[in-house]
Amino acid sequence: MMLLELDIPHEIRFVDIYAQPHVLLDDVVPFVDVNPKNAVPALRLDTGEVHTEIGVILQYIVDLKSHSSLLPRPGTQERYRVMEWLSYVGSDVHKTIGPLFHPHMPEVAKDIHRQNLHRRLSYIEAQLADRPYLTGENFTVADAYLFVMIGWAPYFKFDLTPYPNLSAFHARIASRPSFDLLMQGIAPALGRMRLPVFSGTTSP
Ligand SMILES: N[C@@H](CCC(=O)N[C@@H](CS)C(=O)NCC(=O)O)C(=O)O
Repeated sequence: MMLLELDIPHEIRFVDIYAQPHVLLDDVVPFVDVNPKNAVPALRLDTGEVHTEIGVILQYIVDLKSHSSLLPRPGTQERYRVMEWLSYVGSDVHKTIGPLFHPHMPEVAKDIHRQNLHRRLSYIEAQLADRPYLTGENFTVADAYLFVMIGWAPYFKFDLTPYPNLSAFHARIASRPSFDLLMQGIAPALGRMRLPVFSGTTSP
């Protein structure tokens, strides 16, 4: 989505993370050959160099352009605010959601993760009371990261209705042309992905 926002030429490759080891969808080669950490995303440059870690990949992509409102310039206080959110979304939100996808995680353990997620989303909900985006008026890479995390809610049985500001935040970002473009681009592959299917949702 950020590559599309910035009109940066790229090629998307899909990874089946429900296969062990994970495989590249079109090649059926082990994804660990690309990223030895066996986790998506990975960004391979024309030089062959590979970047991993969402918070870093997002900053790398925007820094390719000399200036964009998606990320303040390095060294500014505003940049550190965005990095602070990237870190919070990565460590406290993303890593709480991951276990909720695990097919063999006992419900009692999932409940603990859901309660932790509820505490964190409640904090974010309060932050979004007086601003459209995490750091203020501008949509940044941190918002894009959180957007993807809460977009998974139906898949991990989590009801976002008790978080109206977060729900509005999600709708705001979903209306961006880059999201539409992204969905068009990934639609053919989505049909071939083995996504978890749950019925119903659980309130926090
Ligand atoms: N620290 C990594 C974590 C990325 C991550 O958790 N990716 C998940 C998908 S959202 C994944 O690939 N999980 C598969 C696995 O760990 O086996 C990052 O920030 O990029």
